[in-house]
Amino acid sequence: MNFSDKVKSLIASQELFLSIPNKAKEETKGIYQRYENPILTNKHIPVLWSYDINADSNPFLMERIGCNATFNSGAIKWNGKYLVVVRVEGYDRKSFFAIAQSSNGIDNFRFWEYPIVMPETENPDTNIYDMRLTVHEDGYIYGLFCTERKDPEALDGDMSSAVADTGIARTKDLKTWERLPDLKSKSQQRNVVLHPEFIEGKYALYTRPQDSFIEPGSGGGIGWALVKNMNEAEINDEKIIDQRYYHTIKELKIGEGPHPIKTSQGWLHLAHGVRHCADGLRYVLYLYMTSLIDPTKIIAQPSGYFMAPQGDERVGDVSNVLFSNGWIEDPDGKVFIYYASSDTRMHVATSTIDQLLDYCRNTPRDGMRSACSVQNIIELINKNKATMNDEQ
Ligand code: M1P
Repeated sequence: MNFSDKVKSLIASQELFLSIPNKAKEETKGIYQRYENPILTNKHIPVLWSYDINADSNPFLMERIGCNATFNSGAIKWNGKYLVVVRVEGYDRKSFFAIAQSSNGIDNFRFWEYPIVMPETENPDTNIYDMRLTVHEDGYIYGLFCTERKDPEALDGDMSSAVADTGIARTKDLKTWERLPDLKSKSQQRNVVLHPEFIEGKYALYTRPQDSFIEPGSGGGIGWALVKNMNEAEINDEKIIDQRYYHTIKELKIGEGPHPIKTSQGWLHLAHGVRHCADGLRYVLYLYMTSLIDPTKIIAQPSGYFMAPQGDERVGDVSNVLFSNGWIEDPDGKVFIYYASSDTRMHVATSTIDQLLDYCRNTPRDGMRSACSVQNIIELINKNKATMNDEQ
């Protein structure tokens, strides 16, 4: 095959791969629908981002710039298309943002021509990742993300200690981004999310204070803070609205996912919970609801996880992790939950607002003891026996 045919074949075989339809998986839980294929992997990265297709400068048609993973994506419906703002991680371990779009939200995702050029502040980011998108009622689309830099207080030879802050950018077209100053906070802040409405005339943030980069220390719950404006956002008063608890799926740390969806019954939240196990950390997804009148008040808190890694999802660069920072609600109540598995690839699961509210309202709360879990099952068995008797 000559060089030009090799290039054509590379592009054609990727095109074939990108066009594979995604089929619904068989599910019995009745809560959501998973799909067979990941929606985005490193194989979805455009050929033009990785290969120099000039025969003189790349006679062996070698990959020049590799992408390792595509994960933790923000999501938004834009001009009738389902868009995800993907965390793309290169072979060089640096993450950046790139938008991929699909017409149906479940397959045929294609990256836009260029990755996002995110302006830096006067203190350049070493690594940026995990954007949460919010269409705010002030008219802007905000992207809040983690900006990571080496800990200036790291001892000589310590090449891992880092500081996680929250970067803030806004846009009106998803192409040109205006970078605002990073969020000021006394703690490290990753997983910060902007609420879509003004509260008491202020911007409201879901926060996640931590004493250090990995370990939460005295923090690690989902907090709530109001800030006067996003140009100089600073957390002064922070109230923890969702706690960590001993021996639960959220014992070590938790983090808000995408911004909550407003429903007639309350704000519907998707978050991740982390616990220790012999194998390291296990990340699962959970749901909760807060009041429309007081968004800091939890009104529904189903026990345990909503989704956990299963099958191939369990293995990747950081195994045993499900993470979500993007979902899209369609006008008919269908919800597209975009989630990443094991810091490697992106998936979608679909559900409806009605199903998710039913799940939140009718899954028993965590009684915090084995005896309470047994009691919940006994109550269900007895209810089912009564139903069966009534039907006879
Ligand atoms: O590796 C799992 C996740 O770890 C971090 O999440 P958290 O701050 O809640 O521990 C983030 O780095 C996230 O990107 C990653 O998926």
